[in-house]
Amino acid sequence: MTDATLRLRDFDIYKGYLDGPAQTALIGALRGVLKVAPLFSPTTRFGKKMSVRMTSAGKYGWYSDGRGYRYEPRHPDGMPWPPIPEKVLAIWRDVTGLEREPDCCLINYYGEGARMGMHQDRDEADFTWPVLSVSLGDDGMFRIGNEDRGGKTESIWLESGDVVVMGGPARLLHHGVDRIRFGSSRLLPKGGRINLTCRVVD
Ligand SMILES: O=C(O)CCC(=O)C(=O)O
Ligand SMILES: [Mn+2]
Repeated sequence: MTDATLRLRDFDIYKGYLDGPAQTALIGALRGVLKVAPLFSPTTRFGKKMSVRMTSAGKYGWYSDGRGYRYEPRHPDGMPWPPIPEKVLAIWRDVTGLEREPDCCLINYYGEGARMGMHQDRDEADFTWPVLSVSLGDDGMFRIGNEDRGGKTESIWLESGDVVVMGGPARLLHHGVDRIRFGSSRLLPKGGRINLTCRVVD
């Protein structure tokens, strides 16, 4: 296990957890997932198309449409989600130290102009399990708030290779991504930011 490099509002942040070669290898593993489970654009429960495109790996994938936010055992095209790549599970084990493996690895892709509004991750059954996030590609401005909506917030630029653990007192804090610095990284040939979040769902 490694120690967090900084703590922001109880979020543990591991700056530069993955070096360049490890980031490239992880992207290679994710390509296999994207091939069988292509990115799609979910709509919010208010019927608005999200600017972030998504897909998942694992037993469940996170899904959203007019019926609300939930986990589904299948991709919207009908096939089961592919398994979570071993390289992702290795990060989960090393950083969280948990035996229990995540049920879902949500893959978010932020193209130019994409953002994610402030929200809580609360579609899982048990909030004692942490959520682990891995950032790849372009820098993203990550904002952390409070358990209740609104109030003061703090922000940090997440860069390629950074890992964040939202657990314990931070598990239900609001968070979001205000914007990305499109083209700031050369990891993805067409630019953009990928964020992985591993979740225990059941
Ligand atoms: O992109 C990020 O850094 C955060 C993603 C997130 O909060 C989510 O998928 O629930
Ligand atoms: Mn979230």
